[in-house]
Amino acid sequence: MPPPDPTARTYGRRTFLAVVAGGASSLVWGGSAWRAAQHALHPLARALPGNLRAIVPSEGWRIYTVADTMPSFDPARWTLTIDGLVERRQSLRYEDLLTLPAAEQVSTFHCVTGWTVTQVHWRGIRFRDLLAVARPTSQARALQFVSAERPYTDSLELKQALRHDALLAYEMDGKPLAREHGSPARVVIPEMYGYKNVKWVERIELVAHPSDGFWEKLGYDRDAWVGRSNRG
Ligand SMILES: Nc1nc2c(c(=O)[nH]1)N[C@H]1C(S)=C(S)[C@@H](COP(=O)(O)O)O[C@H]1N2
Ligand SMILES: [Mo]
Repeated sequence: MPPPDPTARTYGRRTFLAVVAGGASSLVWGGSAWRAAQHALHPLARALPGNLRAIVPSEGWRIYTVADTMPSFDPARWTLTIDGLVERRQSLRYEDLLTLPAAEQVSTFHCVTGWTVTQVHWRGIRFRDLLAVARPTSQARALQFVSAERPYTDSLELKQALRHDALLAYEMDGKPLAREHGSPARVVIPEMYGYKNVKWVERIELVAHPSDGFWEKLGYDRDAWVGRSNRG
């Protein structure tokens, strides 16, 4: 039987709290057995010989949402707002994003519940380049991400966002980000668990102090280092 998944929409808040209250259930299920079960369920994984599995790019993803419907992306109307403690508030259109210096990377994605996707190819904008236009003031210490999917939010300290492998991604595996993965843009910070990787980002507010995001209000750590947080 599959274990209850604290980040799955269908289980809802009450089950999540029960899981947190009941101890480190996600750790019990967070090992390789759980990962193996996930991968075995994936239709492509079943069809491929073992040594090819690692290069199937979207193997193992589980799509998470907190609202009943996913935001839909209209390139003509979409904007990304960068505001708060900045010298120049920005309202960037999708086409503006594509003109900013692009960065690419291949990295592994970890959900705190134990599933992992290896070799994800991302393209997007490093936060250094994104923030260069807005110019954070000297008081700015953190980025508060607001998702178009209410009420999902999360934050990164400025120094975390400026890490070499964090970015605002608009392409995954060579294609524009799919709707279910957060189109048109999501946070990617591979060294932190998936819940910091906010999908459908529509606003980045520069603040002096980060506040708890969606899962942090429910008990997960704000500093979500893979392997070094959430009792892991
Ligand atoms: N807006 C939004 N972003 C989100 C989530 C969510 O429910 N809503 N779930 C988070 C969690 S817990 C994980 S593991 C990843 C999953 O990414 P995926 O849905 O692209 O697989 O998205 C993160 N970002
Ligand atoms: Mo997650």
